[in-house]
Parts: sequence; structure tokens; C-alpha cells
Amino acid sequence: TKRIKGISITRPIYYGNNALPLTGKKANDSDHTHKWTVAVRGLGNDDLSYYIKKVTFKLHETYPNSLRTIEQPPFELQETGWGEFEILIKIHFHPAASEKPVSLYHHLRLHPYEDDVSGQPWPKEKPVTSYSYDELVFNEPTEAFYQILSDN
Ligand code: SLL
Repeated sequence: TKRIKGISITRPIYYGNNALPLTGKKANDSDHTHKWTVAVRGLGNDDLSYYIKKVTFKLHETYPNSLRTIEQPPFELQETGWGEFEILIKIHFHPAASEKPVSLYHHLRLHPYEDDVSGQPWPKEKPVTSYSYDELVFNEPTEAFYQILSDN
């Protein structure tokens, strides 16, 4: 595979979660207290599937089938649970990239850090969100991958 010397190309990426307390009947069916979504996103609602082939989310071992694979956009996963833990997110690229998967760690956040900016307690119906921004940097991309990235 031919690589382009002296070129690096970057793509913005957001990853993280939002969470809401479970209410009503659902809350009583199990010890789960929250529903949450962990996701890998681009800017806005960009579809990342032109260069991302799949994303795996490694959940805490208390979850059945704790390694979850999402092969289609949006690259996100919804679950319920009772506790916070570290999620290992692995981004796998288009085969033409010949790039190793990139690993990102995200601390699943269910509880607000503190009170709302207004000084009031965090409202129950307000989602807690925790997202990080990063840039994926591809140094000396293959010609094929460079083409894919520049066409989108
Ligand atoms: C804690 N160290 O003790 C963390 C672990 C694990 C959360 C949190 C499992 C849900 C299920 C779940 O919510 N695990 O049983 O399917 O807080």
C-alpha cells in the first residue's frame, strides 16, 4: 500500500455519554437507576461511516456480552445500569486506511458533578452529559484513504 509522504490529515471526533435517571415502572423492575447512551460522533450530525468501519465499546464486566460492536452509524450504544465505570472505545477504520484501531477511554457519567449553574440542585429530567473532543490524526495516509477522506 502506497502512503503519501509528508501529509497528515485530521478528523474531529466527539465521544462520551449522556444519562437520565430511570423513572416509574422501569426503575422498579431491576436495580438499574439510569439509562444512558455512549457515542462516537463527528461535528454536527456528520455520518462517520465513510471512514469508520465499526466501533467497539467495552463495558464493565457486570454487563452481559460486555464487548459491544456497532457496525453501522450512528456509532452509539444505549444501555441501562446502576454504576459509573470506564468504557474502552475502539474505533476501527475503513480497510483502505491500513490504520490500527484507535483506543479512547471514557468515564461513563451518570451523576452530575455539582449543582446546576443556577445554584439549584440538578433537575431530575435534565440529562447529564459528558463529552470529550479529540482529533484523529492520520500521518502519511494511504492514497486510497486520502482519497476517501478528501472526497467527504
Ligand atoms: C461501581 N466500579 O462499583 C463501579 C462498577 C458497574 C455498573 C459499576 C451493570 C448493569 C447490569 C451495571 O450497571 N454495572 O447488571 O446489567 O460503581
